[in-house]
Amino acid sequence: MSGKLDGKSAIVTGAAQGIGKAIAKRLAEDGASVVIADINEDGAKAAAADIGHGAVGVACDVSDPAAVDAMIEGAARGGAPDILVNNAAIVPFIAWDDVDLDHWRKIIDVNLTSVFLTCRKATDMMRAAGRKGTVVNIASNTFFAGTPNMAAYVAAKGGVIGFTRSLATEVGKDGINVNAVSPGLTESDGVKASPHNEAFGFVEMLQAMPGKGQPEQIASVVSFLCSEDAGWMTGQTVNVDAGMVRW
Ligand code: NAD
Ligand code: 4PL
Repeated sequence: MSGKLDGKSAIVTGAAQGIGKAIAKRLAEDGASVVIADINEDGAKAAAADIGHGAVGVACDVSDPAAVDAMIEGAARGGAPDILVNNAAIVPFIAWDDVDLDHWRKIIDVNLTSVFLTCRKATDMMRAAGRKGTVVNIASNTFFAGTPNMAAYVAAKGGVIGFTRSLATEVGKDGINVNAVSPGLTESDGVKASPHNEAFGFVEMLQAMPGKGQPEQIASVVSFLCSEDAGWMTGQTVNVDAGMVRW
């Protein structure tokens, strides 16, 4: 069977569960060799076994520079990755009165600095190998909505969108495109186990179309952005939220 990502190697961070796992599964079904990198090593390996198609699970804390470099070198096996999907993040639900500097630093580290670290290493390797490449960063529509109980998270996602624009400018001449996907509230494993799960009713009221967002509905758009069909797109943020925010 031929897929639109045949022969491509892909890294998906934070793919032990939730949206990341759905992205890893979709890219694998589309023909890519997928490395699932997650701080939860057992979960990464279990997700890889579940997905099949030669997917591999490895341990990586994306906020740890040495771990990121080692993970990307290992995944590239002497070459360079073709596709990098930055999905790993902490999704907090925290009242503004409880947001202190420790929380702020942790969220900026895991949700924003991590994207710099993986992109630094991956784009260096893509260019050294003389290979084109694709980066997709997972943002969030909370950046457009200013959603409550997530101040540091919303700031980090704004940073991801800004960095997506600037990195696209920096590496476009090397044939690397960089885009972001901004999901709305999505029924991931993490969300189901958190107070965000109580927000679906309210969010559905704001959506143009009814229903609870599913990880697969994010994964299909990521797959498109990783493919040649999106080869003329870069620096963009594609909002995928049933029209909750019309951006
Ligand atoms: P989730 O909590 O279900 O899964 C997150 C995964 O990231 C987990 O497997 C976790 O182990 C991993 N992770 C956390 N910290 C890590 C670290 N330091 N290093 C490596 N891996 C780490 O989350 P989700 O809801 O599937 O969210 C996935 C992405 O989608 C995130 O970027 C999130 O911000 C974004 N997003 C989610 C929603 C939503 O409603 N679910 C909406 C918009 C954006
Ligand atoms: C609309 O990114 O986009 C809750 C939790 N509600 O993480 C999100 C909305 C959450 C979102 C998000």
